[in-house]
Amino acid sequence: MLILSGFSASNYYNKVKLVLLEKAVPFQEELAWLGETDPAASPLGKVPYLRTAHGVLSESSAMVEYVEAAYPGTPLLPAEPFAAAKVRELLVYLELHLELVARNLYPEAFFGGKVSDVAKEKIGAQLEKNIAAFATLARLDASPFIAGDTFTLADCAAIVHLPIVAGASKIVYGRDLLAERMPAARAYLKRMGERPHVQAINADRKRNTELMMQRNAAMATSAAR
Ligand SMILES: N[C@@H](CCC(=O)N[C@@H](CS)C(=O)NCC(=O)O)C(=O)O
Repeated sequence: MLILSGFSASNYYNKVKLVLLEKAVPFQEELAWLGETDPAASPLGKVPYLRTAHGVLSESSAMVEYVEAAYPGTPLLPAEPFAAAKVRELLVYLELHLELVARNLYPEAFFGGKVSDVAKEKIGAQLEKNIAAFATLARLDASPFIAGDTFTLADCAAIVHLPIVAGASKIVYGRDLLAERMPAARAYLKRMGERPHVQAINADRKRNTELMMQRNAAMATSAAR
């Protein structure tokens, strides 16, 4: 049985969880907060990580590729190599060019910190450019899913990353850069939000975010004593 470790407030954790749910692969969840991860499983201390019968995997891209190859039922990658490469291209844009850039805003957007004005300007310009580029690759104008007519790994990533990119930009800039540069994203995310497994991960995310905030507050209080 696969064991997914991490916590449900994490977008990367939820990407892997959504893949497992959509493919109906049995798995268990193991709660691991940041700072309490297994160093042998995740050398950088990041979540998620995935325990398998063969050993443990860090990095969510490696996990979803493994799950896709080991459990071919309900494929989330096209069989045709070029179509599969187009899905992977979207995944790289989503994570390297959108989420990882927006992540620089999270300290101010979500964790009560401050990002310098110089950094904010640079990150905003980068995000606008990258979202516009991503919008030209996504197939939402003509198709129901991000890579075309079928639900793929790229949807599992878009569903968890796009809302956080939009949310961080709204909080930090007072503007939804995703909606501005990719207007089709909003209706797409609303449509994806109707899928039962997406509803399940969102409910778990809300519960776990509450827990994380209570935990952070308790830790801040005990550190101040
Ligand atoms: N490239 C990693 C990113 C995972 C990631 O950044 N997870 C966040 C939580 S959403 C984390 O562990 N942050 C703590 C850290 O980077 O030290 C993956 O795809 O698994």
